[in-house]
Amino acid sequence: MAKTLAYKILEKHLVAGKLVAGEPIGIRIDQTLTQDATGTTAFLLFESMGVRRVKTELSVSYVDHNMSQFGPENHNDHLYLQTAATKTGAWHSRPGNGICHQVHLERFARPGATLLGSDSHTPTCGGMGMLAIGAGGMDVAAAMAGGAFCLTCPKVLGVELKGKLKDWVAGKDVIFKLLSILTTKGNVGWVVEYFGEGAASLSVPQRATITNMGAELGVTTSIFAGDEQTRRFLSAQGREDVYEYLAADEGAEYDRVIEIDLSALEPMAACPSSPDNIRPVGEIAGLKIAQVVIGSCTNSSYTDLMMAAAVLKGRRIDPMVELAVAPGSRGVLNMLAKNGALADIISAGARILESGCGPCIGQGFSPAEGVVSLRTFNRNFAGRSGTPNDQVYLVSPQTAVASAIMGQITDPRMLKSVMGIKYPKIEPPGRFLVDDSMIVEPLSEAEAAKAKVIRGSTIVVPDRPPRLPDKLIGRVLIKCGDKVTTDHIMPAGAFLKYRSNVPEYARVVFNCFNEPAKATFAERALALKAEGVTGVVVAGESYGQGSSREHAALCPMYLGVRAVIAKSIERIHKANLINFAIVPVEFAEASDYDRIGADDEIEIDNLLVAIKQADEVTITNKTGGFEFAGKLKLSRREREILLAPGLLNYIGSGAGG
Ligand code: MIC
Ligand code: SF4
Repeated sequence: MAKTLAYKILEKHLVAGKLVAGEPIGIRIDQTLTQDATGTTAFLLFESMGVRRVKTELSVSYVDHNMSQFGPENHNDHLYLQTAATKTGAWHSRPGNGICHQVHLERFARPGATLLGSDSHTPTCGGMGMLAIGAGGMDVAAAMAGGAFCLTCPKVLGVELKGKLKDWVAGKDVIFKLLSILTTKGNVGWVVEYFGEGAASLSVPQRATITNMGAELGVTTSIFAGDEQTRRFLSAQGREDVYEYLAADEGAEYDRVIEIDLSALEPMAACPSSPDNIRPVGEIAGLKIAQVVIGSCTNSSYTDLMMAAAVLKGRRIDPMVELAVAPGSRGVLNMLAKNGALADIISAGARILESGCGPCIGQGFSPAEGVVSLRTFNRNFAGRSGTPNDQVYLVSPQTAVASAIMGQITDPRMLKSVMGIKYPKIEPPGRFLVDDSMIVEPLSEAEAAKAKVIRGSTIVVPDRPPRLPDKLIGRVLIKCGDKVTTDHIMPAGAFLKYRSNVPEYARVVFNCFNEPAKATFAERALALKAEGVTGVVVAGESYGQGSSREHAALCPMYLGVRAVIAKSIERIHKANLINFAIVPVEFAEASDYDRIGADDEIEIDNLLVAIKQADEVTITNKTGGFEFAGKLKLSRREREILLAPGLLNYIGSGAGG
């Protein structure tokens, strides 16, 4: 039978279950990546497993998220990660070396392999023909220990790309188009596979932008073939030896096919405050802007930045606009420095930020109140920039640079008529400047035996989850609406530095919903916990969108939350809840959501029996005086993890293999 590319890779890595969409399967993981904001818990959990060395072909620890270093926390994390990684046999990419996805794509990704990363944008490497999946740190730690990664066997959405992108239209506009069709919800359990002559015309960095932002669709991953473009990119990185031709079989059948004509696409933008709020740039053109940032794991490749530099050369940005440029990797930054493009960017008035996540995760460059900020990033959830009620528009680097010069949102195709600027066609380099000196090699076993792990006092080993009660007596601590993201649950920005300290970080759970004069979510939860009452979260559709941060489960667990009742829950967040023994329940009847109020008393009797074997639980709303049904959509393994309780205990019991 003709197979899709995704299934070919899954088949090669299958260690448990059958390749039938919807069935639970386990796959072998070849490579893992962790970053500092999720990596410290991942390595702490890995250490708790008692495994001395990583068992994958390659594991890399990156520092890219938190490098602002206000107080000792971040640097403590860096030292811990470097010493823990190299001791346990992992590589370590030091702060300043670049954003994990960009560096991994350049230096480690290979077609046909599996990659599990503790970051939701891990699918970036799908641009290289890899099956690259984002997960919580606990799942990544388990894969580092040699365990299989368990997931639901996906359905495959084929996206046939026809034609060719026109000048000033970018890879970013392709994924915007798809987001406008599919939105950010309702896509759990799918893999997106791109094919067709249009796909073949896209370079690896353009593909990586598209697979990167596939994360915003909520799909398991996205993938392009390993082909001539891949070979060329790998050869320019001096890594042609890992190239492998890989594509779907002729006549492969997809569960659904969407066609996109690249030549019909126009520049688009994701308007505030969701990546699926898509409009053509032409429709919002003229809107005054105060800030532009070019960077992030979505758009900071050599070609993106060279294009921006060419447009900026000999010009100046608008005097009312602040422009920042954050190159995705030290390699790219070095190349721009050596070929003079960096000087063109600086002369135009741009501020150069470190090679890292920076403003994308609220580490500086927050916009002023009420102004419009244009970013080449992948997420514009409300407040993520660090400014409440922010107005963040996501755009391509082409649109960003045109707008920075004009001082208003500008369709970059207008640059020709308004300023006589021709589209600068940037050829990908035949040879990248390769310098891996900021990637520290793992220690040998003998060296590792003597090496010490440096763990500062701000790094606290997280608690294990307590057993679930058979009779859950709970209180609805919060009732939230649709599309609540993990940024809402666990803010990053100024609080990112507490990632390695759950008791401290837990204070800001649901911070954006806290009201100044009232007790916070954390205070209410801890007061109830002291009385032996369980906290329950009630939510609408697509709960837990966005990031893979398991703190969105770990911190609520610390506060005594034991159940989430939602209309639907996103893949990575649901796995994180289970890993920390919080029961994910879905409303059997969506209308029951309307009958529950914040503060209602909830009771679930015979919970343990239900988790063991039932697909439904009966939930009593004591305050409202009615019963309703909740669905338990759990695999056998997930049931066992909940009862263990949690993945760490499950693995410790020998069940995790
Ligand atoms: C993000 O883009 O939200 C992050 C920060 O990279 C997260 C990971 C994290 O919260 O540490 C992600 O995408 O998974
Ligand atoms: Fe970093 Fe932003 Fe990419 Fe997340 S989305 S990995 S914060 S650059």
